[in-house]
Amino acid sequence: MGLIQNGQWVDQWYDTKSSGGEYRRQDSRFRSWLTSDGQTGPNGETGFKAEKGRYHLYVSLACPWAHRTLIFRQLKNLQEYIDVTVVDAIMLENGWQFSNEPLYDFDFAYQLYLKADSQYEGRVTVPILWDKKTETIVSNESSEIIRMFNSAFNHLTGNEDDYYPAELHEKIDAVNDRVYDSINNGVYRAGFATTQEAYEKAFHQLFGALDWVEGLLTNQRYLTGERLTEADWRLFTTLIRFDAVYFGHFKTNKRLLSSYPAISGFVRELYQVPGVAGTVDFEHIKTHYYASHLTINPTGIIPLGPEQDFNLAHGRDALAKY
Ligand SMILES: N[C@@H](CCC(=O)N[C@@H](CS)C(=O)NCC(=O)O)C(=O)O
Repeated sequence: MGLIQNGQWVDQWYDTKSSGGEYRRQDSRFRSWLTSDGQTGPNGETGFKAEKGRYHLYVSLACPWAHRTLIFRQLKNLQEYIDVTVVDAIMLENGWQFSNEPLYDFDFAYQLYLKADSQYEGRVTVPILWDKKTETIVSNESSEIIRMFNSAFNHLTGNEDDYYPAELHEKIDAVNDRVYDSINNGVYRAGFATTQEAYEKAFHQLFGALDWVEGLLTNQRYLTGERLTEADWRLFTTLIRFDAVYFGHFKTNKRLLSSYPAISGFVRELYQVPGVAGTVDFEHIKTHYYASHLTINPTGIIPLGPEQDFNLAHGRDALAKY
């Protein structure tokens, strides 16, 4: 675990001293955009043209942010358009590591960052969307990669499914904001806190937000109403890891998610969407967190439980009638 400083990899755990024990996630630096014809993206950044075989996606199966991009690759039938490399489960002093890096035979993800920008400073994160043609990182921001996948290749794949429909932008953005801060990043803010106060703040915010989600999903099928959107997928990747990892490893243990009826049904329903179960690898997930974060779990022992079955009937069809 570490970061790039002055062109060199430096092994370093997160610095929480300057923020009162609070973990602060660094903003992603590569923010270009894939578009159908290469025009500038909605954030005003350089556009890259959607082409078959041109882009390569690096993910960790453990990482909830990378997981979103893998799910969108499935949902949008991009498997033949974008190849994927999965980093090793365990991430130690050299950061994300490869057993088999196909493009350059690199051993570590930081080498990709330095190849893209020799002046890059900061943490080396997944997902990484790589352009083979110009040999650079298009984006390392999952929330934007899923928006690109949602539409940039439609003309090639014929898949017009839209997880960010115009009429729901405002609703989706509002839900995303709360879910990101309190839940997606909230579990990390609890787990990586280095003061009791910072941990408790994240813990209360997280369980407040889970109660809010449980309320929403009791009365409607999805977070923004009756339509499955990116807001649901963004939440899903955190929820699916919750009982297996965050509850114990990140000490988010007020309640198991399996004790929330509506959330449980929701997670099982999304898990059962065709193509999704294949993106969920609990062995990888548990191995990564428990055996890589040795500051939190110094023995590196990986718990054997819990027993879970996301293939159980989810009971959401009954709700759909209302
Ligand atoms: N904002 C980024 C966050 C990605 C991220 O933080 N990924 C984690 C893994 S779950 C990572 O690579 N961490 C390495 C580090 O922080 O050094 C996104 O959503 O894509």
